[in-house]
Amino acid sequence: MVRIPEGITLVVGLGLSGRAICRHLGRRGVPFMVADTRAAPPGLDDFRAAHPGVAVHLGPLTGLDLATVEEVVVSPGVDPGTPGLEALAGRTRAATGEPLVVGEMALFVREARAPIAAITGANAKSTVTTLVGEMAREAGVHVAVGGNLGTPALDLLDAAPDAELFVLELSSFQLETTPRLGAETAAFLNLSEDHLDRHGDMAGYRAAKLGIFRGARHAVVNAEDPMTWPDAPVPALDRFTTGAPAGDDWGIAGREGRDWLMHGTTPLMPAAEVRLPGRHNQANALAALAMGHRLGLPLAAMCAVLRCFPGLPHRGELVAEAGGVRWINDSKGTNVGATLAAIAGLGPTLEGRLILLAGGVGKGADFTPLAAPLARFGREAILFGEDAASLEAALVGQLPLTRADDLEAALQRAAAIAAPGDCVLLSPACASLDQFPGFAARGDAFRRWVTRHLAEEGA
Ligand code: UMA
Ligand code: ADP
Repeated sequence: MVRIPEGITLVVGLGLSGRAICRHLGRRGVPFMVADTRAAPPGLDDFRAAHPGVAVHLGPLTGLDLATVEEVVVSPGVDPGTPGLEALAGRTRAATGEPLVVGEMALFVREARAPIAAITGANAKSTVTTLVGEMAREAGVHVAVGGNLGTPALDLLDAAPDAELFVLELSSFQLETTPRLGAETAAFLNLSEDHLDRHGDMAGYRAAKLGIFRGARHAVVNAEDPMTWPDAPVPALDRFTTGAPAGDDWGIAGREGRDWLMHGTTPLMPAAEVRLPGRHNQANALAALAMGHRLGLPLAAMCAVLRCFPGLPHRGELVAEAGGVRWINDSKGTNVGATLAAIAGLGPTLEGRLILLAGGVGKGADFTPLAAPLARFGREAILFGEDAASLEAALVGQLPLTRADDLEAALQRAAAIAAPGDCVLLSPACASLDQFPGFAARGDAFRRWVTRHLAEEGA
């Protein structure tokens, strides 16, 4: 048993956030040590080189005696209920009264001097975060954008010390360990099954996400999804809907034969001018507008961004169109809700049919909601990865199914059966971690294969 000496902070996890937490503590002269539950976490040698004097514990946390630890700062991928940490649940730190076990955002909130715009939801977080960030930039605000999106929030404090606004994408994992965010505006976009392996059930997943409203001055919620509504009063609240807006809601209504994005009875811009495709992206645009409005951003700047923002890679990204076949990379479709949105958005636009490439780590999700839309629009579903069998069980009888060893084999099969008018869609409804380092690597592999294949075909 390794005893953590009194006054030492323990950082758990040696990933992106863990390393950012260490840099943050190091710069502030806070004494700390690091633990990672993995025997050989990636990047360990680089970490040791960057922090030569810092002790590192590898393996189960039950090997640590945490009786006198100052504070434990966990990475988002580490469950606070992990053996070794679970005994600290409910304990508080005498110095601050905060829980003894916190995450990166607790440290961020202690030092952030600019307002925070925070975004969570099962899907569309990165898109809305990027839209709000771009809207602020277009309006001339010195804005720093990060969080679950990629740049750890703590790195923003040092990279942009003069930021006038922080726009942060926050996952349920990050919110679960944030005692009080105190956002100027906080959006909870939608809720559908994800991360049930970590949160146990939908109630647990929702409860973690509701943490975004702790201390918030303004909430943005989905009028069509009551699961996103706060469970405690927030001083001000805006709602968005893809239907006609009630009262002061943000919504969509027909005017002179065209659909308009609306704020209450005020028309903002024609919905068709939002460059991102599909109704679900119009909902995303409305959420971003509601947040930007609260932040005082001019409407003209916000609409200008909506007219030109082309979307992020790996989210419904058109990689190629050749021989009448569209190849779309939606690798960020890591849960059923995202894949449903992709099928519903694409299906009706096809002259042919959809070939879906799906599979990976299902995180305990129920795949049966995919059955009906695939029966309607699908030519075949090609399944791979750890949870291919669960997908197969949910889809059997609805459309032809094939099993493939990996993404490459799935792509070969797709190329063999695709007919003009079809769309080959990678929207796996699963995480990628069984076969890839992350969703971006999976999307990159898709893009590389398609580009090479089409070049070989001379397409
Ligand atoms: N791990 C261990 N033991 C440890 C530490 C980590 O097994 O002691 C494992 C985790 O279970 C996970 C992997 O290592 O499989 C990475 O976990 P991490 O917490 O070290 O991850 P980071 O590299 O710090 O990246 C995290 C977010 N990752 C997770 O929440 C799993 C990144 O979001 C985020 O971009 C980054 O911080 C910066 O804020 C990724 C993600 O998949 C994109 N997020 C989930 C999602 O979007 O659905 C929540
Ligand atoms: P997140 O950061 O929450 O994962 P992204 O913006 O990266 O969100 O998009 C993730 C996935 O969700 C993509 O597959 C995208 O096509 C899909 N998506 C985007 N907007 C919505 C929405 N409003 N509802 C459901 N799925 C959506």
